[in-house]
Amino acid sequence: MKALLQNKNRRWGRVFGILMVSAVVVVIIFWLWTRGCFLPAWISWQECEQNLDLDKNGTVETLILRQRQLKISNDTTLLYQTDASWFVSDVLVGDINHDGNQEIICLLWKRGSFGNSRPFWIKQDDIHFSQHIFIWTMQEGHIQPIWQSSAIDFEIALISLNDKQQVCCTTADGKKSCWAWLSWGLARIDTEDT
Ligand SMILES: [Ca+2]
Ligand SMILES: [Ca+2]
Repeated sequence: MKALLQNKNRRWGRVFGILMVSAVVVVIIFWLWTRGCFLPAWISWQECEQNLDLDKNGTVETLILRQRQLKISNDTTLLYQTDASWFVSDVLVGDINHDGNQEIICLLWKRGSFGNSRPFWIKQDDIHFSQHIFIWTMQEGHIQPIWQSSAIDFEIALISLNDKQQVCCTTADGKKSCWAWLSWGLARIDTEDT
């Protein structure tokens, strides 16, 4: 009888151990997923450092894209850094709305389309990772968002600015499109499938 009870306890102990290990593995995989470890392999994670006077006040700001995070600082102060749950694959600087001031154009991956600005008619934000283009400008020492796209419905491998300061996107399979600033936000103006 005692041996039977011992066997039963050992069996339950093994089941409990397997459940605990499984739970730990699930937690680790979920954490890695939230850290962007399972994003597509075709993404080309760019890194760069630029020194610019973004707000034209005579002092230089430093823009650094490193380890999938964007930081903007001046000599003494960190002015802006992207949210730790966003993963920035590339950044451009140019005057895309032709107002004489530079914009910061960022290609990034994040979960959900809306963040804190979810419209009331959307019951639940998407939990999956998607690509977005976010645009900021700098005025009087402050970085301010001027446009943030919802999830982009095609996959962008590369972005660049052309001589008209339009944002040119290239997909992983080589399809190209150009996007121009039209009154408020980027609008597709041209396609060139290759
Ligand atoms: Ca400045
Ligand atoms: Ca501008």
